[in-house]
Amino acid sequence: MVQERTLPKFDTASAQITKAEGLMLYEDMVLGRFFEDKCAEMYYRGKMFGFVHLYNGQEAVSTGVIKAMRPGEDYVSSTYRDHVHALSAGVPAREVMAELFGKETGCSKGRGGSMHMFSAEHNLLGGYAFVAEGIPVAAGAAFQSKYRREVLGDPNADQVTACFFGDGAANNGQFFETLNMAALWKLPIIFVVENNKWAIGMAHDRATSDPEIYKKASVFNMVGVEVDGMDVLAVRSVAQEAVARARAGEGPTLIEALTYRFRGHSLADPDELRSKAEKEFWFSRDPIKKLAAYMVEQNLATEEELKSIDKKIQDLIDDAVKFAESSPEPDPSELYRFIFAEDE
Ligand SMILES: Cc1ncc(C[n+]2csc(CCOP(=O)(O)OP(=O)(O)O)c2C)c(N)n1
Ligand SMILES: [Mg+2]
Repeated sequence: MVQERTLPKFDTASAQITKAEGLMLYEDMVLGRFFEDKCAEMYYRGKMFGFVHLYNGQEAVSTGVIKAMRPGEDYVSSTYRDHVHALSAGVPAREVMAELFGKETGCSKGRGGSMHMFSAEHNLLGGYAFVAEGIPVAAGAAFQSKYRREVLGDPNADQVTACFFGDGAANNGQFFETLNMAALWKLPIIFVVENNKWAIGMAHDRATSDPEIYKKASVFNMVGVEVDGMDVLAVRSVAQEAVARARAGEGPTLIEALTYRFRGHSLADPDELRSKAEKEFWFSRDPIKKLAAYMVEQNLATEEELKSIDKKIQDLIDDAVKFAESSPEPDPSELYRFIFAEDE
């Protein structure tokens, strides 16, 4: 059996979360999980079209990083696996669901669909269908914060940008070119590579010169760290350090989160390439169960409190589905609207 790459257990004593923080992290991960489970159901019922890529299993990365930032104020750039990043960034579940249904009330007005979540209001720079496409865009957002602060003298322009992408994307030229410029210009950006071991059916170890992606930061003189992406407290801790570094003007960080997607690449993927043993190994490391167990063990929450969060989120998602179903389709007469910025 292949030895799975994991990290020593994170020392939770160093995390020191309060009850409120723990519940907030739990709620955000449950929101991501339940939302995606509902997407699968709706997709198979024919309510969504095109490719839909789910994030189940990777929730600790989105929650751990984005909730260590100032959601809505800092910038987030995603990939085609973007629904949960959008939710953590504060885009309402109603708007994300409606976008998936292709409705006018969606966050991209029904024009984007699953892979193109966008919200100017929440500084969500977008989902991107092309692998690695969001990486240079995120660097542009980080550059404008720095430029506004240092050149235009705006003291409020201290936003940090989080840029999420996969292990496969880290083999793309845009990764290397952008890391080079970001380090050179000391941009306030966090590159978060979600190493889930697979790029569709290509195993990471077969596709890259050095599977330890965080080490690639060193050639750019950038800080690179690896973290257990199934442990939200560990992710939060490295993210907090990276955010502080970026905000202080000390430049970017590359965080490699070791994680796993619990479903196939997309909902159209029969998921036959990954071994049962591998899947079972990672299923047993479910980040939501891990945080729940920790909270109960530390007397930060009772089972009942966690259950009531589950119920609240389930109701929120049922409401999002109703909202999406009852929302209007975009008007065909507006087919060419929103293509250019002045149409806003
Ligand atoms: C430029 C480009 N090349 C190829 C594809 C087809 N493609 C879609 S997803 C994907 C795999 C990417 O894997 P990874 O970056 O690890 O992200 P994950 O799906 O695991 O989240 C590929 C090759 C694409 N969308 N864009
Ligand atoms: Mg991958």
